[in-house]
Amino acid sequence: MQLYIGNKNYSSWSLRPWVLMRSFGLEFEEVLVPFDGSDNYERFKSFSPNGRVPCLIDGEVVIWESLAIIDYLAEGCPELWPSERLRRAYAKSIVAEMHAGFQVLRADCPLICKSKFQIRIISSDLRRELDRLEEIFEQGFNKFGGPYLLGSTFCAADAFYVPVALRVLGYQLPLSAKSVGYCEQLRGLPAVKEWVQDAIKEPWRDAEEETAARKCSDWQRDLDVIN
Ligand SMILES: N[C@@H](CCC(=O)N[C@@H](CS)C(=O)NCC(=O)O)C(=O)O
Repeated sequence: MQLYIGNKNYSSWSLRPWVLMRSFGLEFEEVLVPFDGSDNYERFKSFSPNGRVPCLIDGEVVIWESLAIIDYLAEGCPELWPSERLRRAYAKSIVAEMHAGFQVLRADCPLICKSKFQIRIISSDLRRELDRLEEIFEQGFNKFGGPYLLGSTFCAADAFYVPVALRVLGYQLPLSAKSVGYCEQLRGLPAVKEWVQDAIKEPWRDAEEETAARKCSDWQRDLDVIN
């Protein structure tokens, strides 16, 4: 199986299946195709039908869209989702919500794994999304007991919230201590550390993402090693 991904420093969508596959020991070959600062569509289109990453190729099977990739992987590895119906329903709902929503958080706090920012402007729309995020975390912990969103084990839903956890920590977003603790726990996972460490080593910078990151936040520093 080959997993096509973008730059680890920026590609939040690639991060989700990559971290999940690594964490569950699913073997794959990583094919990193860097963003080149302009329109990547034609280059990405040569391997991915929608011209985007991630894209998983398993023999003759091509799967794009992170959610579809996770569902495909779960056919061979059902443990990616909780086995119990109630938990699985919650997991799939919050994954679908993350896949379709949180647009303001994405736009105002683009993922830049290697940089640390301090958020300066929190619009009412961003506040609403942060409140919703907090609610998702709290309900998960209260219903299923933590320390992960669906209980005692890491699953696809947690993998889907890794990029947002890196944003919470990277931009120092104001969430409760418990939510920040969960984000730190995700950042401490071996697969996430490996991803961030690789991101730190990448030579590429994307001017558009860097500018977007400074719209509502002050840049503080770049990381040399994962902390
Ligand atoms: N909904 C898609 C989103 C994929 C996506 O937008 N990927 C970004 C990279 S994180 C991309 O390929 N962008 C193309 C570009 O920047 O030209 C998914 O869940 O996989």
